[in-house]
Amino acid sequence: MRIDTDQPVRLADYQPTAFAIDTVHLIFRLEADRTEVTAVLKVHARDARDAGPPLVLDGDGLKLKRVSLDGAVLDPADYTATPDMLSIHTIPDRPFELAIETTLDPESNTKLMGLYRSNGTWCTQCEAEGFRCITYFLDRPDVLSVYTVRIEAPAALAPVLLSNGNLAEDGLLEDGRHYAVWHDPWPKPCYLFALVAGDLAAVKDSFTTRSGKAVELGIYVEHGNEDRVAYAMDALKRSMRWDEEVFGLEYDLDVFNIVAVSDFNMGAMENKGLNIFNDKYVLASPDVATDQDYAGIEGVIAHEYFHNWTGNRITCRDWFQLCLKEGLTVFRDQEFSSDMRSRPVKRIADVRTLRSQQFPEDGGPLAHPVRPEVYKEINNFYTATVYEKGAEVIRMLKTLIGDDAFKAGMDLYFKRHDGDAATIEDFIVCFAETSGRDLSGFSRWYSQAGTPTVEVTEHYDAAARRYRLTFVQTVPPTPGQAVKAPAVIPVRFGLVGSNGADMGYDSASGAEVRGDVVVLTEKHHEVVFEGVAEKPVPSLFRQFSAPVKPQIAMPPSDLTFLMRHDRDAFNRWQSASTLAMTMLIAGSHTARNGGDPQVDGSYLDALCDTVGDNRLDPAFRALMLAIPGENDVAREIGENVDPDAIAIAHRAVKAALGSRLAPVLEAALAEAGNTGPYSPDAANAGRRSLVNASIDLLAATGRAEALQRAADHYAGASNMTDRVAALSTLVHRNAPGAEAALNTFIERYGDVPLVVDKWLSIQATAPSPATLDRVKALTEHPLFSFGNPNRTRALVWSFANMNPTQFARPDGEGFLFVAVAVRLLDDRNPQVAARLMTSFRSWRSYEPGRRTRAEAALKRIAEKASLSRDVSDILERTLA
Ligand code: B3K
Ligand code: ZN
Repeated sequence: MRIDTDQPVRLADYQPTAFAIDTVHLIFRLEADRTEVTAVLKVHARDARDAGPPLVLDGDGLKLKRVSLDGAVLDPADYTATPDMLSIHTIPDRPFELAIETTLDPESNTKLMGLYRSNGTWCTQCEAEGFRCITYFLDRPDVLSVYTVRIEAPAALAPVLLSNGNLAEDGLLEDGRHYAVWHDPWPKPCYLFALVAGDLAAVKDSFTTRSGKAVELGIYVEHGNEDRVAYAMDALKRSMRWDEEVFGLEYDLDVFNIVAVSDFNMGAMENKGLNIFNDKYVLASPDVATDQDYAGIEGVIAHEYFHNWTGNRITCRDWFQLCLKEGLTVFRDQEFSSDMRSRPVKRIADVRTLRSQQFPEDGGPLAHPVRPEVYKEINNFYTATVYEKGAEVIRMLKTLIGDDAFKAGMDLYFKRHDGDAATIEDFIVCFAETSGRDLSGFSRWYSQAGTPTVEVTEHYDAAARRYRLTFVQTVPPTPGQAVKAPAVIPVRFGLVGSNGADMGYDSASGAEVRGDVVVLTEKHHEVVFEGVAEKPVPSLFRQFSAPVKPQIAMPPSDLTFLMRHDRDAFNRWQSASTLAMTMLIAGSHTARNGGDPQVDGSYLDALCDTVGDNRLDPAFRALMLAIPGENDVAREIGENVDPDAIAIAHRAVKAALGSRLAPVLEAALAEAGNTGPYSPDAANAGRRSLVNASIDLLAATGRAEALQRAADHYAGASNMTDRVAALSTLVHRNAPGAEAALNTFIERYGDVPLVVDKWLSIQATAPSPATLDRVKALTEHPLFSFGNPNRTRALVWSFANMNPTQFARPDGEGFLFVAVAVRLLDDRNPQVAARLMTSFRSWRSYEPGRRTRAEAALKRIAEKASLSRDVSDILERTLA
């Protein structure tokens, strides 16, 4: 591994820049084989006394052609230029204009940062530090400028020329070239700059804001995909309306454009007025997209649109404040999807994501606070902690101060900080003011990493009609943070009586109780309820009111009672999940000792009652059938993990569910089986999820007729949701006909890359010892390419993260394969490589044999002569 000489960046060292850049005038001359960029910056010293120091601009791999100051070309003696830095030695003591000319080679840009080409289309990605790959600049979010962008390109190669803001001018040039000038009146940091040029099809629509402003909407896609953008367009219009209605926020430019590209490192990017998307989050039609894809599109379109206010109009002072825009915007998109769909179903889905993505991060070597205090490579901090836990913190804030104070706080934040590069402190103080509460304890959620555990015990005194709940919280140590202070934890609760309804009480003392929320602020807290008529069953952390691990010693009969009766849908589901988890853990230990895992009959009975209750939402019933995944069980076990034993237990529980629930599943199939013509709405999708969960559980019994039913479901599928669900059941159970189905699938969809991804990941996640060889062979398949992030995620990331037994094969070959892929990818695209590298984050929790092999694989990566900062940062922390 190269010796890492990069100094970490620390929040504590923040200093504003000495210089401000008021306007940026960019000229791009795009040609087939290279691009020339001229950046004209109007600069002034923020404080005249600071005008002395040299102006030092960031670069990344740049080739400088020329630099001029106030129109005069500078002599090389007047500046120092390296690919990564431009320092102008002498600065006039008045505002001045700096013109910088650089030459780029977008064609060979495989990192997909800065300006690159995707299937011939020129496009950009500048967050976090990609603008410095285009020109020298003060590449940090607290430098806000007004941009004007002129793009010149061959008209045949790039009939479409787009940038941020509104179109100011366009026209023809000589030699078959043309140009467009875009102006964005809103000052913005350079990470929000974007440019797109290419031969794209446009689908147009319009939106009138509530104050009557007409906005032209455009979605640009590769030719042939025009008929797959209707859902994204509809989601955009619904997002725009929702943000007006719920947050009072209107759109602020004449145009809003979205471009879908097929090579993109993440999901999408919120560039001002010109969102650039991974095409996975734009393109959909029933023949190629699943219900999950539709829901993903709706959520990501909303998320990027919502950034227009939370991120763009109010941006971040520095990258440590990333959660200020990301956590808040995730919260906003979750709320939007809850309003568009079913709130409890969305909540359960979000909590499952949090537990599967964020909890392992928080519990492993990569743990960091929601607002980190130090980083080496900022791109490694676009994490589930910043995004998902960041959203949970906002949700807790709302629970804690109540809806009205929360809304008033949001309004105040927009009013006070519009146009600012703000901090978490700026944000929190708005809510402290509107709620009148001291939020200093609550703010610890931003600075302390680790998932708190909350142990709860109860005591009922029948004679005194007194009920007591005792809470003891522990925030575990995490890298760099050995000692933790107690967190402020809102516990939404109900005391459920024997009739299944919530009981009242006369008074509560001890910890603060506000309505149905207990607020824990101490390590040890007690609440005493007086006047409680009978021993209640406690329903705690309703709606998952805090991102913690509750440990409540409840008899299984209380949990089955809540499964049947809790008026909080989340806790009905949670109770089932808790019971299943207990069985899965016990079953794993039994399997490890060579025994047969057992399944509790009372759990199966309660599950029959809920899944069989056709008054309940089918999507919710499908979630009741979804037992915790193997990775969830591994995380709960936490140490000495044997994925094979977990898999045995998992299969046993699923098979028991399939047998015992068969009549209920058959009834569900009869009831929901005919979903009629495809529509991606939540109700229709919910019925399909119940059908597909039922077919999969029946197939888990291994019975021939159940496998045949899956095969028939595949053959008769009229939409992609059913087709991939059935294909996955067939392949993962190694059913007869699985190979033939894989072949018919790829024959039919080989020319649709996003569907090829489904084919790749179904194979990569098959829990069979033959999978690794198959995955290796697929890396050579003509439809696969390490150059495309979606293909790589579908095959290699899925293998590493969604195939626990094969990634962690006892012979270590799964680890080694992923390690070799990280090495290979690192030369091409460090961000994708670093993301794949995080698959090893829980390596220390394996049993000793696998742990040794995982370490050996990590060392294989470390042996590589040169590693990117991205990968070496993750590697160092993983091995620390
Ligand atoms: N803000 C972008 C993510 C940028 C990632 C940079 N490595 C997408 C989003 O969160 O909306
Ligand atoms: Zn975002």
